[in-house]
Amino acid sequence: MYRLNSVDPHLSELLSKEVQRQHRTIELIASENFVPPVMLEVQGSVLTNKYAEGYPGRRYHGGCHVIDEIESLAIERAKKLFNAEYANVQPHSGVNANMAVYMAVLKPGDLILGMDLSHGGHLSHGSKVSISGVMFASRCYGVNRESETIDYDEVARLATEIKPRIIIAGASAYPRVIDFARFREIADSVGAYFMVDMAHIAGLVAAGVHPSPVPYADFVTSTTTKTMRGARGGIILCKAEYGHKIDKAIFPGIQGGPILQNVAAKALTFKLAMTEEFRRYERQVAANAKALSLGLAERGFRLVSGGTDNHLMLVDCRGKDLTGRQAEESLEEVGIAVNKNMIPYDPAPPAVTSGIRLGAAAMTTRGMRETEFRLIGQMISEVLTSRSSRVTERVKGEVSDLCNAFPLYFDRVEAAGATLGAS
Ligand code: DSN
Repeated sequence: MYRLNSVDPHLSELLSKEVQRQHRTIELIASENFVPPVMLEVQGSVLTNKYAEGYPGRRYHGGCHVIDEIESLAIERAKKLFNAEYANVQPHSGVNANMAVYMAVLKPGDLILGMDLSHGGHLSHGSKVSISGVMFASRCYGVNRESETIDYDEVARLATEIKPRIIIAGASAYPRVIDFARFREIADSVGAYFMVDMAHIAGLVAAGVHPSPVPYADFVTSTTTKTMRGARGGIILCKAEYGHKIDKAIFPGIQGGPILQNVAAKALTFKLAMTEEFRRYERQVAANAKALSLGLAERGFRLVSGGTDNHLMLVDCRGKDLTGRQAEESLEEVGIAVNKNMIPYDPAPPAVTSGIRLGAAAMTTRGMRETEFRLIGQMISEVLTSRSSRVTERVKGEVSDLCNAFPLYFDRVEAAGATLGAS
């Protein structure tokens, strides 16, 4: 931070502002988390200097013997952690991981069946505005209007009718356990490949808090961020028989050289995820999400599907006469970060929405437990219910006190204060 300050004071100041923002915010964006400082160290390491197109033992650049060891370590740890037959740790992101699976087993124009984005799915599962929906034909399944959970009979009916080449399970905003065995049955009944994108729940899966898709799916993709609390990037796990096709699809298919500092950070991510501390953390994430959801429900908020089994929940803001966008903005004003989110059958457009998505992963990393999450539920309720400046000012102070009681990257925040000239 100090060295950057002398080379590029402007950028240094922006980084300082961001670390302070992170420290001062109650971060409830469900895809975010705080990595341990040692992860920042690896991601900022000299590995950024190296090129290593190809795979361990078969590279297109020289000088790769150390890199080969690092990538092999990441691969072996990924396989062990998730009990997978094969792993590719090179995807630059979750979307790239998904694209590589499509590239490995589909031809342009083949039919994808994925979860509706507006019901909690992900853009890269066939949305018409994503390359996955431009290059491939796509249809989507949603959730049942009453239960707001996946209607597996409806997925089966649709699959039988349209005969997709691949069926995708996995979501960005689905608060319930996904029945991977049932999806496998459906895929088998129509001769489709079965892929699971477990990006949001991967940490819960690693810790045994959510059932694993690995025994059921041909391909499992993920990011190593979010509940995994690790490296920026993606992975693909698959049955051994598909390994060669997946490797070819990543390189030379859709990527060049891997981002090696991130590959190394993935190795670290998997090591940390094998610890009892990590398993305890993930159990606490689920317990905290439940505490927050119960607190909000008790205060009159309607939760999509009635609650949560995982790290996130969707709150319907219409009961408080608010759009998702208004709720997001009001909460941001007091230092609580959430994102507006479509709820199933949402009458509002995506830039407005009727809901907000809240996740527990990040603030659990900061050490908060059920008591603090109940308090956060109370703050959210007060801000969204009263909407008076007096309440806003009071809650701002409470947010600040709570953040200071659970500090983040203490030395960096202190240094940032010095850079910004704060006391
Ligand atoms: N889909 C984005 C989210 O869940 O926030 C990130 O992958």
